[in-house]
Amino acid sequence: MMPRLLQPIILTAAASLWLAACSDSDPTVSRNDDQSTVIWRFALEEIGGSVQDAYAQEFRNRIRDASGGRVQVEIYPYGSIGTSPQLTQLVQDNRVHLAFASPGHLAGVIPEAGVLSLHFLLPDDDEAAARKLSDPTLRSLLSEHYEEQGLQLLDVINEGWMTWTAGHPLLTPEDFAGLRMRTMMSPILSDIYQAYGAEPVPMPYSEVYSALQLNQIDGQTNPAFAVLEMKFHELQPAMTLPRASRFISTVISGHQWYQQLPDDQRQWLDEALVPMAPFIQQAQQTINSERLRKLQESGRVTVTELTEEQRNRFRELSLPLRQTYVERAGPGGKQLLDQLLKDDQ
Ligand code: 6CS
Repeated sequence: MMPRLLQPIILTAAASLWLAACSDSDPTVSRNDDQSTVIWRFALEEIGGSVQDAYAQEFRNRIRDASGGRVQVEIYPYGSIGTSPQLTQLVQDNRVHLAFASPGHLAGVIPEAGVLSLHFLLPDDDEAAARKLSDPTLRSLLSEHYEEQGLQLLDVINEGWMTWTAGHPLLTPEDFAGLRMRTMMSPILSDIYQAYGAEPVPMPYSEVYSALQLNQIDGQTNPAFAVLEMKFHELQPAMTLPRASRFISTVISGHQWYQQLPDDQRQWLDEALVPMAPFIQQAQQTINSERLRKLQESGRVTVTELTEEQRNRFRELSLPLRQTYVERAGPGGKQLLDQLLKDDQ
């Protein structure tokens, strides 16, 4: 059997060749044989059955209905095309029209997006957090930085609370001492876990299972839905629920592709996006709570929720990281941070 680590790489190479062959002289659309149907390729950072997959399927149905079937959305789950940075590159190259780009990876390219990875920044209450994420000023500030990279920011979504998994519960900073904690690729995440006392190990999502198996890392952080679907619980007997941060993702297209869409198509796209964040907020709550229940029932994982007192120790350690973020992201980052800290929404 092909080693698990190599599968996505081989698939990536094959898919990239295929996508290259799909590009036609008009980079804004690809059409099927009778020239009447427009196809939008939508690449996910997660596998089938995930929160991003639920989003993409709902979006596909909305676009199909709005366009009377003229626009068909083709969904490419994680592993079929590439890792998160590769998906962003494919959007920049117009080989893929739409993709998820999680700030946990994207902040390597757009440091300002790292604000969405900071801990203890968004309100604990989901509705209050949703209001912050849909704030038009926040979105337009973020959009400027996406545009600098040739990207159009289409949506910002909450995929649920991040959990921590390891060989033992992570209740205090002392529990993190020397722990090789896998993080997504953006440097601000390394800063955060270093402040907690861990040894951060950034790596792509596709390599986490093997790295756990090979004992190259001791822990990782992801929402409950991802822990179950990526089978991390098979190798990580202790899950901690710190409610320190949520997994926030963004939906992107190429800036030029979006600007050059025919008016009717851009209108279908804009209208389809309006109900998506509330839709996925509900969906992720259901998916995460069902999967957390399954994890608990599996008998393979202990699940421990941090007390407020325990959370406070991590909150204190996380506060100086706001300044580290501003140093990494500059004045644009400061503006975004100030906007999220405003208490008038
Ligand atoms: O940990 C990661 O890298 C990934 N986690 C999730 C839940 N979605 C995509 C992301 O790349």
